[in-house]
Amino acid sequence: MPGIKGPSEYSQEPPRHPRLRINAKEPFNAEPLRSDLISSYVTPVDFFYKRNHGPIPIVDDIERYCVSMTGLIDNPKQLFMKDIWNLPKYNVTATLQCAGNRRTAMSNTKTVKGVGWDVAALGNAVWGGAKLADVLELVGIPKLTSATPSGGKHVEFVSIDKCKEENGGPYKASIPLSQATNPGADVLLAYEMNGKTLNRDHGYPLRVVVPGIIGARSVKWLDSIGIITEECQGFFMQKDYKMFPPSVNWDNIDWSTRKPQMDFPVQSAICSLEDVNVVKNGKVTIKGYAVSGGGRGIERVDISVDGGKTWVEASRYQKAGIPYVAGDISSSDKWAWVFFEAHTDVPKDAEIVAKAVDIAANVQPESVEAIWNLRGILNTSWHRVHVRVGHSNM
Ligand SMILES: Nc1nc2c(c(=O)[nH]1)N[C@H]1C(S)=C(S)[C@@H](COP(=O)(O)O)O[C@H]1N2
Ligand SMILES: [Mo]
Repeated sequence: MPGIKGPSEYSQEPPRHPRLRINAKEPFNAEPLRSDLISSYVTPVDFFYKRNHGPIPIVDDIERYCVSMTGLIDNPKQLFMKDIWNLPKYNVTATLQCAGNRRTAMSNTKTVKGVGWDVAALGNAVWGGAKLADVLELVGIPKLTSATPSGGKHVEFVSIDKCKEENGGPYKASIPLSQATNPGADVLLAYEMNGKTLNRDHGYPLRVVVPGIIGARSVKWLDSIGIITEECQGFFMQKDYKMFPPSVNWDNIDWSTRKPQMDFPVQSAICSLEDVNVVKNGKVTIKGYAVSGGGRGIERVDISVDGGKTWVEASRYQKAGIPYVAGDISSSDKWAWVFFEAHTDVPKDAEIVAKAVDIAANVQPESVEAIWNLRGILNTSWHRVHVRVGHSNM
């Protein structure tokens, strides 16, 4: 289609902030520095991690751009941007996290396959757009439907981009119809990020945002939405983004034995310090983020300065001046991370640890070895950093 392109090479990539840490160039995968990540509760678009599996599409004829509604529906339809803009607009603050966040640290214990990430393959944005539940009503699927009379149980999102894992085909993923048609699940077709038109890197002109689950299901550059019986059979649902036990290796893997990963477990990381630091006088500020999947709030963040023998509780906050209460929708953004902060004295060389607990009392696992998996996803083990106390005559 003229004016709408999914290029197969990288000559027309958008400009990016020079301070991003580039983990892979083509496709472009980058994350902000730890200190940039925690400089703001709402992540500036420039510092929002960029996770791609192919070249960035170009849509320069917005009038012509449309999303095809296909599959098990009575009246297949083309939705133009004006149809989407005409629906009620919602702003949802949600943290998107790549399942590969903290993969480098998992790979350090035993090699895993995949792009390496430090602790910043996530970001928190205010996504503006239409609710998918409202869009599906336009094609005759009522709210809170888990199966259509014709047997539709999943909603598949297909992109414009071209990925080598799909043999040059588009990125795709699906979510259950029950989630897609539940207005309370806040699944959006977003055209804005932080109050501005979505940019190319993040899915212009239209992307899916599924709060509370791994980022891989929030398909960018939407081309079509299909109502289907089984979950999407694409590479990124069936041959990737599944969590295997530590016993599975590349010789004995059977992809069909596991379900595609959806929900996200509880996670946290210290961002005010690098892995190894020299500090003066033994005073440190320990600051970072904590987030859990499924809209489960953060109940607590524990900090240790002795490698996990003793703990203190960090303070938690989302918005300045409003005390954060996990699970309370009037004082907290349900789908968003919280920042935590603690100030301590570190008398000598120390291992500082953070672990978060969500409102379901799920706790991060202590060791990365216990959750090691060959694709290196969901490294949510206790985050550890090391400080050495430097002396004034150094
Ligand atoms: N079309 C398309 N959508 C996609 C991807 C992609 O490569 N192509 N990557 C997915 C993955 S793995 C993640 S973590 C998020 C990243 O979104 P972001 O780049 O806006 O941070 O987009 C998801 N949606
Ligand atoms: Mo991802």
